Amino acid sequence: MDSDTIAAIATPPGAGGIGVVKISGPRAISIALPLLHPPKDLHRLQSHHLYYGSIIDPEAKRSLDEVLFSVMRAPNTYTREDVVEIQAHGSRCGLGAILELVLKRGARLADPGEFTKRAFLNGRLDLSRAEAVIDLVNAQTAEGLELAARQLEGHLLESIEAIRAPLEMIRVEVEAAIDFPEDVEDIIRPDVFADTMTREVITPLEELLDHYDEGHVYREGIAATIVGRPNVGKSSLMNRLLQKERAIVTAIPGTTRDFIEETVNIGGVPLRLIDTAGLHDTESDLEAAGIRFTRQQLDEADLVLFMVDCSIPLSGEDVRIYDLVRRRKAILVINKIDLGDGHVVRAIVERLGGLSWVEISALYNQGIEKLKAAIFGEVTHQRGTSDLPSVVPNLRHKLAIERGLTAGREAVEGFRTQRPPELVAVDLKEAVDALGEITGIVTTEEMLDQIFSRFCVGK
Ligand SMILES: Nc1nc2c(ncn2[C@@H]2O[C@H](COP(=O)(O)OP(=O)(O)OP(=O)(O)O)[C@@H](O)[C@H]2O)c(=O)[nH]1
Ligand SMILES: [Mg+2]
Repeated sequence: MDSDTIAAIATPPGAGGIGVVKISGPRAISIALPLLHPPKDLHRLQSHHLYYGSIIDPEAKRSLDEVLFSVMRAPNTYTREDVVEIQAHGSRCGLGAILELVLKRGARLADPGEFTKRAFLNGRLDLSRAEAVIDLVNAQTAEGLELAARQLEGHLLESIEAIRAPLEMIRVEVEAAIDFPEDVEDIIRPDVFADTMTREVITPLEELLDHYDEGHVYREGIAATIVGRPNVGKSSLMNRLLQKERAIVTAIPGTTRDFIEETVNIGGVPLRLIDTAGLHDTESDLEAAGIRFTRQQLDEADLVLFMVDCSIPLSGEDVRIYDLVRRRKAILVINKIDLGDGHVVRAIVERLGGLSWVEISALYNQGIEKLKAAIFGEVTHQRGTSDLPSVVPNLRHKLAIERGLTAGREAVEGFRTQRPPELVAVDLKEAVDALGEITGIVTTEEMLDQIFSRFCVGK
C-alpha cells in the first residue's frame, strides 16, 4: 500500500472564485499545519470542520493568501487516509504557490486519478464505482450524469455480485469434486448446475450486454462526421446544430480547410460533430491536406452525415463519396431543399439508394428537428431515455462480460455433456475471474494504470 503523501490542485485550470489544494496521506496534516496561520494545535483541530486562516510561506515569512481549510482524519475520507483541503482564491498562480510549499515540505505531486486509486486500493470503492467517478466528472449530458450516479451508488457492483455469487458456489463444488473423486456423483448434479448457471449467470450476463448496447452512447457519446463535396452546406449545418456561428460559411467552394469539432446534445446523447473540408479532386496542396484529414475523420466516425445539394445535379464527386460511405452507418442529408423540387430529391434518393435520408434547408432552418430525430434513432435504435437501463456497463466491463459469458456457456456445455470436472473447473474459474475484473477483485497493475490514467489530476 502507498504510504507517501500526495498533493494536487483539485480544481480545473483557469481562474475561479475559489480553488482547492488537496493533500492525502499519513503526513497530510503534519505537512499542512505549519503553513497555516494563526498556528493551530494539531490535537485540538476537529476533523471535518472548516477553519479560517492564512497560508504563510515560512521562508519568506509572508502571507500568500487568506484560506479556509479542513482536516479530515482517516478513515472517514475519500481516500481513507488523512486528508487536508485548502480553499484559496482560485488563481492558477496562487494555487501553484501553495502547492509548491506543500511539495517542499515532503508531499509528492499526485498522478492523474491517484486520489481515487487510493480510495479503491483502500477498499472505499470497488473498481466499477471508481470508474463512475470519472464518468461523473466527465458527464456531458443529464442522462450521462444519471448513469454515472447510479453506477456510483453501486448498481453495477450489485448486479455483478449477484451473478458472481452463484457462479462461485458452483465453482467451489466442482473443485470439491476434483478433490474427492470418489464422491463426484454426489457433489455434481450436472443438470441442476447447468440450469442454475443458465438462469443465474448466462441470462443476466446477456441482459447486461443488451444494456450496454442500449445505454453506452448516453455516457460515451458518438462521433458524427459531416462529409460532402464543397459548398453543399456542411458548415451551415454544423452552425445550425450548434445554434451558433462556429464555422465560416461562404458561397465559395473550398471554404473549410481544416476540420472543426464541437459537441452537441442530441436527446441526451453527446454528439461530437465534425465539420470537414469538402471532398473533391484538387490541385491545391492546402485543400488536399484538408481532404486527407477528412478521410481520416471518416474512418474514425461512428456516424456519417453525407450531405448533397439538391439545387444542382448530382456529380461524379457525390457518387464517389457515396461509394466511400454507403456501407457505413450513415444518413443522407439532402440540403438546400428551398431550391430543389420533389423530382430532384427522388432522383437523388434513387441514385444514392440504401441510406436513410432527410431533406433539410440549413439556411432556412427546415427539417433540422427531423434530422436530429434521425440521428437519435440511428445511434440509440429509437430507445428513448425514459427506458434507459439502470445499469449500463462501459466498454471495459462489456469485454469482461463477454469473456465471462463465453466461459460460462462452455461450463454449461461441460455439465450437459458430462465433461470431467477438471475441465469444467477451468471454464468456471475463467468466468469468475472475468467478472472479478469488473469490480476489481481481480486486477493487474496495467489494468489499474489504464483506468486511472483517464482521470484528471486532483481527483
Ligand atoms: N439556398 C440555400 N443555400 C444554402 C443552404 N445551406 C447552405 N447554403 C449556402 O451554400 C453556401 C455554402 O455553404 P457552406 O456551409 O459554406 O458549405 P460547405 O459544404 O461547408 O462548403 P465548403 O466548406 O466549401 O466545403 C453558402 O453560401 C450558404 O449560405 C440552404 O439550405 N439553402
Ligand atoms: Mg465548410
